Amino acid sequence: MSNLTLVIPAKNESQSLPQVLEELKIYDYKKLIVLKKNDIKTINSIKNFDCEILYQNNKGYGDALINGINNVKTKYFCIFNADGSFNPIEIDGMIKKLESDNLDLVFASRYQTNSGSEDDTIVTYIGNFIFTFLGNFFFSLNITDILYTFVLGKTENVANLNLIRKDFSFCVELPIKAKGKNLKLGSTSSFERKRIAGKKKVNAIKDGFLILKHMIYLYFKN
Ligand SMILES: Nc1nc2c(ncn2[C@@H]2O[C@H](COP(=O)(O)OP(=O)(O)O)[C@@H](O)[C@H]2O)c(=O)[nH]1
Ligand SMILES: [Mg+2]
Repeated sequence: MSNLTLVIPAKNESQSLPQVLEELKIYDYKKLIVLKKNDIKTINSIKNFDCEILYQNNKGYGDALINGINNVKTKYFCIFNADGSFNPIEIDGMIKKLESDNLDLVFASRYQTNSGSEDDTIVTYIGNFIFTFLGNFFFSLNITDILYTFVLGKTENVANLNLIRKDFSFCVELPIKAKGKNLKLGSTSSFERKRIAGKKKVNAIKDGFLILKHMIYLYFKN
C-alpha cells in the first residue's frame, strides 16, 4: 500500500476534480479531498472515484489543508490541487528528492531550470518573485517558489508545526514555521499546467496583502 496521501483542497471544482482523479487512477497514492459540506456539486462529481472525503470545519484554503494534513495516516503527504494544474508524474521525483537528501519538505518550483508555468499571469509572476525574495532574505528559506504550494513532506513533522492560517497566507506560514523548527527544505523543478476548468480562487491583490501582512507578523513574532 502507498505511503503517500494526496491532500486535495477543493472549492467549486466539479468540472476539474473528476478529471484530476481520472488522471490519478494509475498511481497507488491515497487521495483525501477536503471541501465544505455544502459544495454539493463537487461532492456529486466525484461519487464514482476511489477517494476519501473530509469535510472541513471552517472555510478557506488553509483551513482545508490543515484539516487534511491532520487526518493523513501515511508517512508522507502531498498538497495537490483539484484544478489539474499539478502534474502527478512529478510526485515520484519529489519523494526521491525527499529521501535522497533526507529532507522534511520538498517544494515544487516553477522558477528554476526545467520548469515553467502555463497558469501564471504577469501579476502572479511578479508577486511570487517578491514573496520568494522576502522568504529567502528574511527567513533564509532557500527555496525558489514560495506561493506554488505543491509540497510533499513528512506528515509527522508537519503536523507538529501548529499551523493555524485558514486563508491563502497558509502558503507562507508553512515554509516559515517549518524553517523555524529547523526542518530541512528542498526544491524540485515543476511545470504548472493551466487549470482545466472553473475559476481561480486567489485574488492577487486581496490575498497578496494578506500574505504580506502575515509574513511581517511572522517576522516580528520571532
Ligand atoms: N476547500 C477549499 N479549497 C479551496 C479554497 N480555495 C481554493 N481551494 C482549492 O485550492 C486549490 C488552489 O486554488 P486555485 O484557485 O487553483 O489557486 P491558484 O492555484 O493559486 O490559481 C484548488 O484545488 C482550489 O479548489 C477554499 O476556500 N476551500
Ligand atoms: Mg490553480
